[in-house]
Amino acid sequence: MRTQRVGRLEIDWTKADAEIEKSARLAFSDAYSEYLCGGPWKSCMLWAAGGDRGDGLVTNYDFTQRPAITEYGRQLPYLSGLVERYFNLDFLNFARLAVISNSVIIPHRDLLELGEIPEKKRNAHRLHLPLLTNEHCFFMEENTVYRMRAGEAWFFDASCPHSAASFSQDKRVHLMLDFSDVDDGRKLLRFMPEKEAGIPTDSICTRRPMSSREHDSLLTLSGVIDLDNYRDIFAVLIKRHYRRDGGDNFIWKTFLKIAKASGNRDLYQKACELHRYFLIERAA
Ligand code: YCP
Ligand code: CO
Repeated sequence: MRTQRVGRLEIDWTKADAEIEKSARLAFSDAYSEYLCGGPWKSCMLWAAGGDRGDGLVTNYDFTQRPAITEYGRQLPYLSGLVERYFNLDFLNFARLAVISNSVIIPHRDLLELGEIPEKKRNAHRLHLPLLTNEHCFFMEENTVYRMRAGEAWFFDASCPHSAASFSQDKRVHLMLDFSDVDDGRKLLRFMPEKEAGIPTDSICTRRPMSSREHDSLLTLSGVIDLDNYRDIFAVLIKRHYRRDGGDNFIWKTFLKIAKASGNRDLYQKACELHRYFLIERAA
């Protein structure tokens, strides 16, 4: 499904907040943190194949087993209840809490490494349900920056290049649901969705265009980039693009340009490998 808000859910925030607080005592996985520059990506499985909470890496679960609630899901009955009330469990593969703070995600596509999993079983549709967020948290899809607000439900096209950012120390907590394939995404919902309309304008953050002076200054980072600091430079590019529109594919294009202009062949090779891994092809 393409990225769009599908509705606003009715949530008892006293109960939800109490369980978010309680979840802080559970063991979160750091899986996928290499996608981030800054704080880690922390996740905790409430629903997964065989009810096994596993290690958080989707490709390490046994997709021949029926997805079921995990011990962590059982310890958070209100949040699991939301999943049961609003979504179709027949297609639900995973439900996880995803937590970030003070971090940016490298633009990437998901699902690339799921090719070994039978087509009918593998994750194909994703929904986000922001539970705790703030005005300093953003998403980016292609070159659109937008916000998801607490209590909204969103279809999220994880096959499209995307990134997320939190410019705050406060935790951003989302429920993230992954479903196997269905012919019509509405079958995943147990509520009436909003009219299909892509990312609503009231969720989009408009950015001023990046000036050519700023663009040129960023390119001079080729004089300092090396294998020790390239992730810091990546973070600078990502953060700037959330604030100023550098144009289509600005982050990767500029990163590769800087890496190439550095004259450091090992670094440029690393940059090309990363580009391939995050956007084109990766093994499980
Ligand atoms: C996401 N994709 O886009 C996740 C975060 C890496 C994979 C971790 O939210
Ligand atoms: Co992703």
